[in-house]
Amino acid sequence: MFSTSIVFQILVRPCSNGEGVFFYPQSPKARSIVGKRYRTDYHFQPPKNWINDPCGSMYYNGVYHEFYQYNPNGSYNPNISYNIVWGHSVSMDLINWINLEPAIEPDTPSDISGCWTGSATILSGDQPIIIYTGLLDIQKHQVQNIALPKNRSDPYLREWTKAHNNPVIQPVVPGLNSSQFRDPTTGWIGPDGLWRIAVGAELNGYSAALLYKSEDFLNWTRVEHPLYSSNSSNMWECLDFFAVLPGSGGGLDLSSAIPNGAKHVLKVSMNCTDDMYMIGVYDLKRDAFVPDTVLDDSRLWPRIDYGNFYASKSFFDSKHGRRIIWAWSSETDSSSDDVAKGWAGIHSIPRTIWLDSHGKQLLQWPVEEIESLRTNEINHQALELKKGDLFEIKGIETLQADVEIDFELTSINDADPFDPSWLFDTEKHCREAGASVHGGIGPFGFVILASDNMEEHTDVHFRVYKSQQNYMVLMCSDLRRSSLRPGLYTPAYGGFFEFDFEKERKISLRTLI
Ligand code: DQQ
Repeated sequence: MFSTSIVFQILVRPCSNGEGVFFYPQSPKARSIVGKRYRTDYHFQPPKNWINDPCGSMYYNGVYHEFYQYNPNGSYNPNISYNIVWGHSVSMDLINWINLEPAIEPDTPSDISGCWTGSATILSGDQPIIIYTGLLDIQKHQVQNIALPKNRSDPYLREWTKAHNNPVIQPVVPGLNSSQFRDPTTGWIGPDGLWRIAVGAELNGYSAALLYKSEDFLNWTRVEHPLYSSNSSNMWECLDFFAVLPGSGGGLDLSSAIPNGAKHVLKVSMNCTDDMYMIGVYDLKRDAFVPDTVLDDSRLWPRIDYGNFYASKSFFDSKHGRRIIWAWSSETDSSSDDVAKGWAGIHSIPRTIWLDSHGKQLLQWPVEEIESLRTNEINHQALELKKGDLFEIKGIETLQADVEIDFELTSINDADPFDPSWLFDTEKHCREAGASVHGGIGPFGFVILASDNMEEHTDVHFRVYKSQQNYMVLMCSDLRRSSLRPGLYTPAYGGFFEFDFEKERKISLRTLI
């Protein structure tokens, strides 16, 4: 018998007023020419076509810029046709976006087969600059290039010019696989006043964050040792390197004075699905990143997100003194569906990211601007649910909602024992311990986008386990019954987190549907 009772506080706030109001409203006109079904109202996406990685965001002169991998020709993956460009959108509030012409397109020998991911940096407070990977040919040989705004007094920085000395970095490193050499980070200044960037690379079968130095951001020299390297994982894409102060919700600009006690984070993307990170220190003497903990098995590295979230990139938002991160969420239906609906891919909601007070885990929360989209509220307090109970939230006429639920556990005595081997494949554990399999504590959670007879639904649920030192909570987001249609990608995403139930009995869930 599942005797734990749960207290819900549910605030359901439809996020959109319907057709004609566009949050992230790049172009209302475009909504009428591409498939509307399932198109989101509050995630970032351009009016039409394919997008993937966020390439770099920045806050410059009162404007947020978002650059992204974009196919100007359709909603298929342009990496097959070698013509991906840098899409460009701007916003004053991270909510409403104006879609601009692409910032960078493949039109020089050093990027003729594609303008791949990179980053934006603001030099000396007022000179934005882009560094990006150029594809030389269909064998995917890669180099790094620079682009600068043509006219800095244009508030939107619409046009970008490529540097005359491109490529500024060539793959001339012993043991380097030149088709695995990409995605330069935002630059930061070292104690010697020189700029630095890191580039992801495969070196003699190792994954490495190669380190480069420059006086002017145009001429680069490789530092002999990498910023960090490891033989425990595949090539690292879309590196991100930033500083964080434990326990402070605020962000840091890597090129400003870093306060004592700050930590550094190296984020790597790998296997086309996983954004993992390491917390450590940036040893100024050795000019190297030193992780606090080295885990040989990369499956155990902490992740930025345990769901559909890849190629993430963060930036320092000087307007609010925070660090913001977002990523690409790919489609889970087929490429022919993407072509039919006229768009593919969205960016996750931008999130503020900071480090917990123990300096162990990154914490995130959707940027507060998103709350301005909340409208009608439905509020249920102090509901008591027993095993098998299902409480339906009525009165919602939108597919999009911002939901907050607090689950309060009255007892945790029945928690089943935790098996550490589950950490190696949490998705498998989520599949095996699905929402219909009852355990000591859980599953309890939330069923979303359910059809009337529940034939289609998505489960977000928790289970509590007792480990040797503490309690471990499993959170699953199970898409396996989200559609009756065959041939879709419907995984059961999952992650574990440690929870101190002696101190806290409440698990809070925020869901942006
Ligand atoms: N996508 C880009 C690459 C990057 C990959 C190409 C990650 O630069 O490594 O579109 O999704």
